[in-house]
Amino acid sequence: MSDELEKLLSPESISSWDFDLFRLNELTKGRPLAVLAFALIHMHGLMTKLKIDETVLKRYLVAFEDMYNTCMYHNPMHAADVMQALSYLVRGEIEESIAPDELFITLLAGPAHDIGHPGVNNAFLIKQQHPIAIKYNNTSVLETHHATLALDLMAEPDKDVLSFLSAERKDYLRHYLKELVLHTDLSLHNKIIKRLEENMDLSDPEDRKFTLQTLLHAADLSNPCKPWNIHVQWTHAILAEFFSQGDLEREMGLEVIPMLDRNASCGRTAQKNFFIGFVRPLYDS
Ligand code: 8BR
Ligand code: ZN
Repeated sequence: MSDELEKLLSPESISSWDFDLFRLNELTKGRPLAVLAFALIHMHGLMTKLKIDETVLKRYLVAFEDMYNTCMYHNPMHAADVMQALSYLVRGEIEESIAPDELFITLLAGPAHDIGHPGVNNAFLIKQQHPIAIKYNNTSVLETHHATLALDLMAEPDKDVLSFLSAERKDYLRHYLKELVLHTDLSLHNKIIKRLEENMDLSDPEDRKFTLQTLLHAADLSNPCKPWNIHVQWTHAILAEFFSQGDLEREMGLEVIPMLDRNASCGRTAQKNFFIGFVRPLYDS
């Protein structure tokens, strides 16, 4: 490992909101997820607090990274970025209020939340009546797909990162992971904002779960709150993925909504609407 990579993966560096995921991507030659996830789990002290098998965890994280497609935005970099932002957001009062295994499964929801993303959105899959849209009844199609893939991977005996738990606790935490990932569906955003008007009691399991779901959602939408030079790179990536879906729709003779149409969309306006409509209300709350 180079000195620069070692420094970038130090606890001080990975616990910073300004962490440079793009540099990590370069230094790891396009494989940032497993190394960062491993470093974050260590930083939270979970390897010592829980009886996690290090070899199994490494195998699991590498398999996770492999299951991300080479999409322009929904790739291992985005998964690593969301996990790192989530790790930042849970620190302090929240981390102290949750059990170590609950924190472990919450952090694993970062890499899990977009696994196997095909680079097109729910609306496209539903319009096509794609097999996964049919399978998941046209409801939170991608999010259910991601959660299912993550849980299936975790169920493989050589990647069973929860093997140190009782069967009952394991079931509970697997269900927890699913509920966290399902809440990354952007269509639930307004419901989340509404519920944030209520007071949260971190000693109440339901409020605690909702808080963690909200933090994962916030980590997913965190890049507009990052330093400008970092945010701009994410913007280019998401717009490129949107436009490639638009191109595909045009080729298929489908109607292309302006946001996905490279000839009609203004990236700046789309991003401004995204900040005002989604990111700012969430971070203000
Ligand atoms: P997922 O990453 O779980 O798909 O959720 C984030 C969604 O927010 C994206 O798919 C996209 O629809 C929307 N989004 C937009 Br619009 N601009 C974004 C941006 N700059 N960063 C992240 N998400 C963005
Ligand atoms: Zn995401």
